[in-house]
Amino acid sequence: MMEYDVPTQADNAILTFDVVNVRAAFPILHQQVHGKPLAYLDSAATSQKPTCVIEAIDDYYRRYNSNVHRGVHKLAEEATHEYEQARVKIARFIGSPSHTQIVYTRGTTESINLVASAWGDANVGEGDEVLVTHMEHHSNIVPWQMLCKRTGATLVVAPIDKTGTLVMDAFERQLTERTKVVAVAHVSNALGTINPIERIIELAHGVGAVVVVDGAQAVPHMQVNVEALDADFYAFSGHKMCGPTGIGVLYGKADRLEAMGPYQGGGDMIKSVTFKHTEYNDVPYRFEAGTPNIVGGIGLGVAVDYLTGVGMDKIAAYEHELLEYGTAALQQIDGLRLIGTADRKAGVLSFVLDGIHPYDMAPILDRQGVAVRTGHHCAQPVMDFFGVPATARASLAFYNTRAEIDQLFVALKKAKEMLA
Ligand code: 7TS
Repeated sequence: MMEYDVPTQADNAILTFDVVNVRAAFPILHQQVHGKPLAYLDSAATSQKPTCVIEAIDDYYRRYNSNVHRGVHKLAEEATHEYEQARVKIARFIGSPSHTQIVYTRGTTESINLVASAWGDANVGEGDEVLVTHMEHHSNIVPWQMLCKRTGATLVVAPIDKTGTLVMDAFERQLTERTKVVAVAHVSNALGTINPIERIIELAHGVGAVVVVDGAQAVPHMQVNVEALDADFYAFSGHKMCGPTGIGVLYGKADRLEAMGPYQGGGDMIKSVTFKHTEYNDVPYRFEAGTPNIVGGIGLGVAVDYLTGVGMDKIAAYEHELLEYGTAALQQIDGLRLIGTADRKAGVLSFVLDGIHPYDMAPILDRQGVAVRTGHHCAQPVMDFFGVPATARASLAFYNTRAEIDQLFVALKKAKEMLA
């Protein structure tokens, strides 16, 4: 293993974390790509899935595939039970006081759109402001822009500095009695910045604003407690936390959800329907029109059990040390510029190399078995701020190793030789 200037006393989590055992649970990691061992460093895009999740999906389709909340037969009862039990597990995992505050969605994107529509349309009007930050993913910008367009409200953007840190003084000044919503990422996908979300929520509540937290990159990497944070709404995706694609969550405070009208109309979200009048269902079903992603919910419940078993605090500590190791490694490459150097960061290493376009770099890394993402990471305002068209991004998970970071390091040297 290569050695970089990593403080040895910081290696405790790496030494005590049984990554070999963890990796054994992920069949996809044990393969070669272009004749090289796969180094999957793209978990911010989507995480890999452990065998228990894969088997739960298989088991559902083989043994008890059935629709939920309607059939009174054995299979339907088991499907409903497992799907609803998963909701209970997810509630516990994020510290939600009740499972009724867990709305199943397709993912973070749909969760945010749900709030922007169902809550936003009823509560935001002309002269109001929606405050986002400069580091948001497009899915925490565009739904608010669309809401502003519908209602005549104004989108206000809180600035970041050169390290990719939110400028808190400016944010505080931008908060006024006009601010109806503050929509902010807990962790930035393009920069890795961990925002001071508790303080942000406290300040926003000080002016009576509702806070919508995009937790897509936080829930997979740290222990999150939505009640302790006092978030009004908190959105995240199953596929980034070892669960299946097409399932996600919107957590909401009970009174906020109760006061909200439906998002989409259809089956399951009603109590009774006549051509004159429809009585809507209770929370959370009011927001879950149509046959849901049943196996997705069940799979996410299993993923949550798995993550709990590994331990979110252990995951956070291990990933932090991997990040420090990776940062030290990349800083030793001449002409490499890290994009996103905030003091508090999650496992994201975004970078550009002098004179080399990320799109030219990616295929060379791929030939070395290294999977990273290149592009704007659905955060074009971040790219504009740093004056780059795109970055390469290595994003870490608890199943990654220092050897994989070494592999990235060697592949980058090779890319430099070939392209510079
Ligand atoms: N918010 C953040 C912070 C994200 O990182 C993503 C996805 C989303 C929202 C949207 O999540 P979805 O599951 O609804 O698509 N981020 C990324 C990424 O960084 N690379 O690919 C997808």
